[in-house]
Amino acid sequence: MPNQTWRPDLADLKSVTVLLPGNAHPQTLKRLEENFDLVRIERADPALITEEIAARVKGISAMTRIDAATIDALPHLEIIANFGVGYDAVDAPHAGKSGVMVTNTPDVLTEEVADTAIALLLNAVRELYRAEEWLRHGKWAGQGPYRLTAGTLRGRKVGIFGLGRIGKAVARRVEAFGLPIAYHNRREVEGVSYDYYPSLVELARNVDTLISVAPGTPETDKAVNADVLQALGSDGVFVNIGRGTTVDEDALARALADGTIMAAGLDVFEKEPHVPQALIDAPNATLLPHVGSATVHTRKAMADLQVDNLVSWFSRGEAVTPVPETRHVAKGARQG
Ligand code: NAP
Ligand code: 8YV
Repeated sequence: MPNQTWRPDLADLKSVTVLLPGNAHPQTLKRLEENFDLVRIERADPALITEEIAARVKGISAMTRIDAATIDALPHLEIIANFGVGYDAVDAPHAGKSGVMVTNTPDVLTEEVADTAIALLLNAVRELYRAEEWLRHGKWAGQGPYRLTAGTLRGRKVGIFGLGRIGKAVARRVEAFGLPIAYHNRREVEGVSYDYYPSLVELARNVDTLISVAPGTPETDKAVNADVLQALGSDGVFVNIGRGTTVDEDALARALADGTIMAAGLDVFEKEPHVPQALIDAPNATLLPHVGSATVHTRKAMADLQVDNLVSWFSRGEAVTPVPETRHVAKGARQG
């Protein structure tokens, strides 16, 4: 984090041009307009980048896909500041190779997203979304109490796919429920007492509740597949708060329909905002429209961190929260 004497908005950066393709959080927009020379285009499309824009732009404020072609179309680009901790929409490996810094918004959203994961877990296991519908449709008064649920948290063992910042915050909450925890990452995490499984299917075999908090990467693509769901078993509950791309959604819909697993709670989908009809039709799935971090408080903190990265880079030559693929990038690496 920046040192205490550094004040993000004190530097005069009005000569620095930042490109905003598409939309931004209102706090991002306000601070970009106040601090920088801001250029807006409808979307991140090299066809919309004129020679004049290409000659000026040094930074991008991103809440959209930024691909290699867009990076290549901006010869003076130094930094892409992403809104969100997950930066799967930005071609960070290409940026790293091209000497372009990429930043994300870790930590400030961790507790909010972990809260949402727990809400999804309880909703899925205890059918709270269906019990509420029962009340709203007048069935409580008309037909009596909602049925007792087959699902319960009692006696469950929880597996976490992706025990990073958010995964650990989810685990802390699950500990408070008194449930044992296991996890799968590429590497064992130091300082935690949870059981580690070096493969996801092995983790699934040893738990009945799987919470995915893994990032969307080529390695995690469709990692939660038919084998993993089969291993989770007929009492199995699957929660996804990470990225939709980590799941084979056809296999998940089949597993929910044929009883391979009991229930699912999903905040993220492969082709957002489009959700497969088979998941919408599944009575044993509770679905949210990617609201993990979606509070006024947390989204403002994300917006501030996004812009702090741009201000810090252009005033002090350092990013606040660089992503691992571009941590090596130094100011001046790309002169255009
Ligand atoms: P993080 O601290 O980087 O944690 C990611 C974890 O995933 C790490 O423990 C990492 O461990 C593990 N991992 C990465 N690649 C893996 C692989 N191929 N196989 C197994 N494990 C792997 O990130 P975070 O801050 O917790 O955020 C996690 C993700 O949550 C984000 O990337 C984003 O996609 C998602 N997210 C969703 C929402 C929402 O609104 N639903 C909000 C925020 C974040 P190893 O490196 O040891 O494998
Ligand atoms: C945001 C997220 O909703 O941080 C992430 O990775 O998925 C969410 O917090 C998203 O990034 C906003 O575009």
